[in-house]
Amino acid sequence: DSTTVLIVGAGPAGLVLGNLLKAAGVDCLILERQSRAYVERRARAGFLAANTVRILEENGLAAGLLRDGRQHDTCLFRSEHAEFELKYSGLGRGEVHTVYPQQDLVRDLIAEFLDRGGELRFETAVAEVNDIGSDRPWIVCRNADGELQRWNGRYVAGCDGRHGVSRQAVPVGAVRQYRRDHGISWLALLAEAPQSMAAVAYAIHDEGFAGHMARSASVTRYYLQCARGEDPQGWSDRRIWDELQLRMQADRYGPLHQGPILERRVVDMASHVMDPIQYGRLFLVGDAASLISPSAAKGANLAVMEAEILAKALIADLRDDDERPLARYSEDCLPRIWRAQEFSHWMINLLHGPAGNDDEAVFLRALQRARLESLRNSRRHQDHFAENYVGI
Ligand code: FAS
Repeated sequence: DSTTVLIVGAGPAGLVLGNLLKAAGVDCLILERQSRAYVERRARAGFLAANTVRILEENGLAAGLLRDGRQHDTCLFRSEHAEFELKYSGLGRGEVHTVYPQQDLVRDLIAEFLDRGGELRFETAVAEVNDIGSDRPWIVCRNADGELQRWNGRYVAGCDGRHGVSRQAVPVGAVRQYRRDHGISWLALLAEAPQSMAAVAYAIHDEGFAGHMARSASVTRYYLQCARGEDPQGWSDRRIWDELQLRMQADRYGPLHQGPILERRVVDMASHVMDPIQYGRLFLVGDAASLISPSAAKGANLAVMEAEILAKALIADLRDDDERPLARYSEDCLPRIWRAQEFSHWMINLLHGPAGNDDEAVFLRALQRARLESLRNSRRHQDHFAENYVGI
């Protein structure tokens, strides 16, 4: 069997790419390891940048988010010393976030792709990606019945996330791998409770960071910095709410709306960038190309940005016989990936101070406070923050 573009993975990257190619009449096939029910339930991101909303709107993919998404333009910082909020609609480029759970966006993108006549095979795991250095790459996948199938294509888009297989097809040494383990872990929580405040809240506390982000009217996402290797099941609902109330200083600023904890998982803060994010006929998109910590809500937004750039480049090549945009794909994406990584790194060092009382930890926590004070007092710093926090 063959098609023009083989897309590995039905996350935001693979689905936006597939929808844009389908709309341009380019033959493509999406292969997704999980079931449809699983991917439509998997809760992850929720803050869509203005550029993401633009791309989805321009391509007829924004009906759900325009109907149910909610504008968000305020973030609030709390430390032992101060509380202040930034209304970023009046800062930087005046852009705001749209809050729309990633699983709802994935559900919309799947429905739209199938409506457009797209071919999407669930429970079909790609096992191999081959001959990406030739002009006839091919993949081997295993379908739900365990049968092996071979698919030929002209291009392969690796949209298979942080644990995918496609990037393993790149010969060792052919690309530079930049990695950083930030040494920070978050207990990522979903609570069946309405949001406790109107803003995204970042609480900086000697016991560790705590975060509060809306996801929907009845579900709120919280983060608690925890030790590396922590077992999420070791955190009872009671212990979670007690720790959140402590770090969010509920005694000073008011109680949190509590409810059952629906999901608890540990997310280690790691960054990973490949350079280039293409090799021969293989193009990497989203988490498969670069992994970023959720501290600045960038991962899903980078995936959509790269999917648009790659779709336009593939269409230029296949329809207009212009290979230049494809050759430039990495060059067009990497500067924006690195800018997002730099901002995310800055956020990690704003929100987390090292534990302990040795000179280094005390010094770094003093830097952290200075960062916070600069953000609180300098309008120019706030403009720079807003531009990077919402922008891509
Ligand atoms: P995805 O991982 O979403 O999709 C990859 C797809 O490929 C998956 O469906 C997978 O099943 C499939 N796949 C993998 N291997 C395959 C194979 N061999 N064959 C076929 N299919 C295969 N980002 C934000 O912007 N903001 C946030 O607030 C945020 N919070 C997060 C919280 C958590 C707990 C986690 C885990 C991530 C969070 N992220 C956040 C990051 C996340 O949203 C990713 O950046 C985003 O899903 C990236 O999209 P994709 O690149 O499409 O990868």
